[in-house]
Amino acid sequence: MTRLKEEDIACIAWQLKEYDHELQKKTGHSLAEIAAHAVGLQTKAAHASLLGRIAVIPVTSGQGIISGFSRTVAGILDHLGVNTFVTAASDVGGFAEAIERGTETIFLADDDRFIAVNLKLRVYSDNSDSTGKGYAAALDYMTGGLKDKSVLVLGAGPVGRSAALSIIGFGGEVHIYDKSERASSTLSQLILDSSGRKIYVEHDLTRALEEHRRIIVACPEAGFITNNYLHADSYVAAPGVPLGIHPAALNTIWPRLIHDPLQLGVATMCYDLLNSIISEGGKER
Ligand code: PYL
Repeated sequence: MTRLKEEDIACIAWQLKEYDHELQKKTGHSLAEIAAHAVGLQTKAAHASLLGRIAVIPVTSGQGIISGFSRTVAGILDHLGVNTFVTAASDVGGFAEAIERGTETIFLADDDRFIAVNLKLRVYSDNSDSTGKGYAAALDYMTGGLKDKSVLVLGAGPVGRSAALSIIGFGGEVHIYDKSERASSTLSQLILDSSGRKIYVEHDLTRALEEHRRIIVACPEAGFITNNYLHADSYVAAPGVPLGIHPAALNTIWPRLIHDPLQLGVATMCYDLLNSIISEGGKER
């Protein structure tokens, strides 16, 4: 997983209204509606405030704190209507502070994993899994529906795997390309074993880019998708950081490109936990 840099996230928290407006223009839906769609929830039934108060805990392990990371995560959750704070202390002290302040849900990330934990239900949501779901849902909305449509997924890592499973859930046909053939075939076998659904392994990136108009870019390669692979009917959902679209091609694809370093993944983590709470609430009857 690429480690974000301070400059990747510096402007997010104060541009969320504009970002949400941009999502509405591109997909016809808000950040909350896309996140709810990603986990199969109707936004009317599920308001993020059901999560109660949320704490974001800075974590100093590994390469340490990314300046602005916790504040940005909190800003995204606030934008969704959740009462959120960043703990004054990091690590264990932050965890104790979260408990002392009665929070039920905690967001925290080290260099390997970013999770959101609901302490009451003892469930958690993983950022890579949620990011894949969120981007598949955004592509489903942006293209008017992926049912019976083929989608090229670039990258067979945790985000690409989650996106592939979601695309299948939306009725789409998945074509996977990874620079490691082994990674592609392993994912193909995993999906066949878990869902009985076949996905198609692409062996030639150039040919795959030429043939596909709906693309999920879930790999951390900068600028390899140039204008000659993008057409008036191309749609790209790109969770990968850095962005795989070549800078010279950005103007062309911009109205049909979804890309952010944190927003969709964090929003989908929030709705993923909400989904657990609502399902649990149903069981309590
Ligand atoms: C969660 C992001 C999405 C893409 N890459 C992931 C990343 O940068 N992970 C590292 C997050 C480190 C956070 C640091 C802090 O500020 O608490 N431990």
